[in-house]
Amino acid sequence: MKKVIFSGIQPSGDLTLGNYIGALKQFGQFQDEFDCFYCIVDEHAITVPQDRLKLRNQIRSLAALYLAVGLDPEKSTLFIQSEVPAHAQAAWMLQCNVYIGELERMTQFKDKASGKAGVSAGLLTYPPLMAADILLYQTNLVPVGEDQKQHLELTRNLAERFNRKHNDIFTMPDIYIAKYGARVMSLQEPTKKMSKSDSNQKNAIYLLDPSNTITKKIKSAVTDSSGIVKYDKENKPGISNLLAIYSAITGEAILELEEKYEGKGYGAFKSDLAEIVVNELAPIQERYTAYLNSDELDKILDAGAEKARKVASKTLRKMENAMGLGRKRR
Ligand code: ATP
Ligand code: LTN
Repeated sequence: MKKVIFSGIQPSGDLTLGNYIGALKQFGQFQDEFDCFYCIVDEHAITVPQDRLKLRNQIRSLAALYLAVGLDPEKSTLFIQSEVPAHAQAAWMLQCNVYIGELERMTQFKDKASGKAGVSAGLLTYPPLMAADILLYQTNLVPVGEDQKQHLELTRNLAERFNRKHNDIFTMPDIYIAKYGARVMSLQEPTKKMSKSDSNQKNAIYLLDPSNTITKKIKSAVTDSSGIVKYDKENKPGISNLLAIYSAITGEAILELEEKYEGKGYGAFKSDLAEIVVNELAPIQERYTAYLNSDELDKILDAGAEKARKVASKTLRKMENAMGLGRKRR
């Protein structure tokens, strides 16, 4: 039997180059070898306030992007989290097996809650919902960016605890982190993560940005005054981030790139990088528009939800039996 891959992206805004390099770009590579489930995690998105109509559009847009980057619905299961109720049901059982202290320690929670007046309980209980996503499918491997490492560790702890306490029903998932570009940084503040919910649009390249905007953003990305194209994350975070993006897209090693641009200065490097990013994204943007305006998209999502419901309900039943909920069912 094929091993299982599960990953999810929140429809919480326009996707960035960080989402693409850290997550989406990897997804297509697994399709032949693994049984892949790729989810639009809309229930995670509502842990912070969302505009109803905007959220609906973002869900559809993310589905079209999944397809545009090359996910093949014949090979991978694409679906929307809220259309498979088992996720929320399993998350509740997992919440009853996690300690508040464990959730309060999550750095994503601390970052997103800091300075906010009304923090929802859902923002705190976000990780057991993510664990439910993963564990329901008996997942072996979870491709994500580095920022999700802590959530994955908690998922593993929860799985182990549940297996020990109730019944041995969950497969232990491993994390898969891309070698380069696992943490793409902001263009203007290169010591913080490029994030789709950042309010400053100049910090991120969006997958649907027009070519001239992409070029402008790369050319005005913050670097340093030395003009030496060299990877040094501590002292030269700006150019190091651009080098990592270049390398993640072309597959060229950073050392090779340093040699290639020796003595050439930042201008030439940035021009080439802009061209590389534009050429990578142009065909994706074209396919995206075609999918977004097609009926096919809904058919694919319907079929995906049906398949996901079938698989997830098996694990859900096992969880209910293990915890003694309802009446015994097979
Ligand atoms: P938000 O800003 O709304 O929290 P996000 O941009 O962090 O969103 P998510 O939906 O949380 O995006 O993440 C989707 C996937 O993209 C995850 O696998 C995550 O690890 C990855 N990812 C997000 N940002 C980056 C980044 N800057 N570099 C590499 N991978 C990233
Ligand atoms: N928490 C993740 C999104 C996410 C996810 C998942 C990733 C929700 N459920 C399951 C992998 C597997 C994030 O914020 N990037």
